Amino acid sequence: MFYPITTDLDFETGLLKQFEVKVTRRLSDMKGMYQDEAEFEKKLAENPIIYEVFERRVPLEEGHLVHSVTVINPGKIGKEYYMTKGHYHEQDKTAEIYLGLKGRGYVLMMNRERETTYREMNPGTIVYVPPFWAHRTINVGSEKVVFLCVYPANAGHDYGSIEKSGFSKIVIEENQFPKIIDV
Ligand code: PAN
Ligand code: ZN
Repeated sequence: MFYPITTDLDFETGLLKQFEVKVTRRLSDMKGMYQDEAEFEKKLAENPIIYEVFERRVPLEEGHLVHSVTVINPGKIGKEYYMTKGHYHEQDKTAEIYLGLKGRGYVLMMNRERETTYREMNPGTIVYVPPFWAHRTINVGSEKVVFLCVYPANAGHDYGSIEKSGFSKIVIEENQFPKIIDV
């Protein structure tokens, strides 16, 4: 029997005060995901942390809800902003809720027909990622982007499809503003 738990979220920072799982994604974990390959190779020397995920441990079974906080650092590889790898859910009928806590984010979403759309995520924005949509979060600002994620614990992550085919659009900085362009 899994007993109820509480978690303290610090509204100043958006960070969780308790977590059991921490995932760190560095640039080297994102091979092939940035368009500017020369810049990617160059930045590999310092291999910066692109984002981190802090998660409460709950059973990864149907009925449970994973809840975690993601922190994406500000930065760019060439013109492209730091972002998450992005994924479809393995159980692709599962949805997800994001709640923006800090910073300026874009959530890029793509369905299996490769139709792509995005929603801005600022502090207080709730983004609903419906079933069947791959999702990637992009830090389009100059501060950390921090957001809470809640999703079915049996959802699973299909990173392979994105590693293989990418998203059909990318987000770049142009004249100091974010711009969505076709790949
Ligand atoms: C989020 C993501 C998190 C990191 O919790 O897992 O923001 O992004 P990647 O998983 O794409 O590396 C979520 O969407 N979970 O399902
Ligand atoms: Zn997800």
